[in-house]
Amino acid sequence: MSYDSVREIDPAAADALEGERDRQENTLAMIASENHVSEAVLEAQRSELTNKYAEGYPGERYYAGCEHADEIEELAIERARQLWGADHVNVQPHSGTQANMGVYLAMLEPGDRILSLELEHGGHLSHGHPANFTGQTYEVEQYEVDPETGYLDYEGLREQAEAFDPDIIVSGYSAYPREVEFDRIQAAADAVDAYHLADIAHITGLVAAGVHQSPVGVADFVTGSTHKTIRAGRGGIIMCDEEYVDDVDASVFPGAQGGPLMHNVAGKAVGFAEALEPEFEAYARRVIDNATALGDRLQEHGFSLVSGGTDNHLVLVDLRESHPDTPGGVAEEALEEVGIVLNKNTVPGETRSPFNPSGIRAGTPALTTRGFDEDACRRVADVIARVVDSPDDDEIAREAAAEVEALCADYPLYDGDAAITDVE
Ligand code: DSN
Repeated sequence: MSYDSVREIDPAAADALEGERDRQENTLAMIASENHVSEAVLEAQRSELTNKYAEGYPGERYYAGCEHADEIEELAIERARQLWGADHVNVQPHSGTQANMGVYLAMLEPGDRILSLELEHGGHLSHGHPANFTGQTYEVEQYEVDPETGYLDYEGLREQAEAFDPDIIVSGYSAYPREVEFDRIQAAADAVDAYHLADIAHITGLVAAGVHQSPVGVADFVTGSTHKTIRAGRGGIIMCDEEYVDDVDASVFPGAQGGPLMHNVAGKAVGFAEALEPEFEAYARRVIDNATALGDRLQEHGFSLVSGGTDNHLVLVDLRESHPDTPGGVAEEALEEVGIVLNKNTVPGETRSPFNPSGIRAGTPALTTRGFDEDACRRVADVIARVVDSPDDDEIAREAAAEVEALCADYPLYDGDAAITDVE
């Protein structure tokens, strides 16, 4: 995609946009929540729908001229229903957090009780963190992963629910590398007559492809973001049973949002169409195989993984034993210098600050989109190990940067102008 028109009127913005395109092409995107959408999704997101106000829902808008907005939103809804098997899907939330907000506003009163996973154990800000509106509006108690195994402690969660008596239990996580047994969390919610919100933001694509168990039909509400493993236009979705439709839809609009971002809804529709193709299952499987290969190789290099491995698209590395003098922030910076872009992350039992925590989180959705296989992921693990072992060594950094450059050349993101997103 060229930025010639932008350049004509705004060279500074064109420089930034082209710079970002080059950055994505010439570095390895390993932030577990990121991906590369296809040219088709990009086209849809930059469409003229960005100009259109369409408050309301298909067939019931507050403005005229919404016939094509209706078509796009209906396509997105229908495809989402097919992908996840949901009764009802609201495709308007601007983000995963807005989707969660839609559920909380629909079902909770201020002061009601949320039971959710602690942020440093893999949870999310919008699940009740004190710095987020959820922590400020609701009474929040948090559960933790088992400190020995790094796995969710379902029995402990059930006991905690019985003691706390929450109105809603939140499952679904941002830095949890293991398969989530949504049915066991539902059992804990049933035991205390609480709602269950499963936030599958990270694993929407894995669930849609059937390579991770689905909470749809189990939990009362399922929320997600649409640009992570599912690789569609940027934003969020809410899925729920028919009985909650009116409350959920009203809480998204007019409760939490005004006009939907219809160009993003178009990106969702197109990305969902791609995910309905049979190749998407192969992509999702490869995301997991690649994360497993990455994690196994890191362990061979002496790194410690929270829970000892992964079942999904990410690994969470606890650097405290293997690299006691290298906090996550130092590792993140050294890796970014050589072209590997991942994020520092807290780990269960964190002993440092969230600004320079003890871990790093690495994901394979974006690498897999550009064609990486398990061997390529092992090459990446080798580079990560060399750099994190010696974060201040310029010679190692030069060699690592050359290896990243070679990997980017072996697995190009663009063929001419078009993003490559095929998995054979
Ligand atoms: N920022 C996302 C992540 O990286 O997990 C979650 O919203």
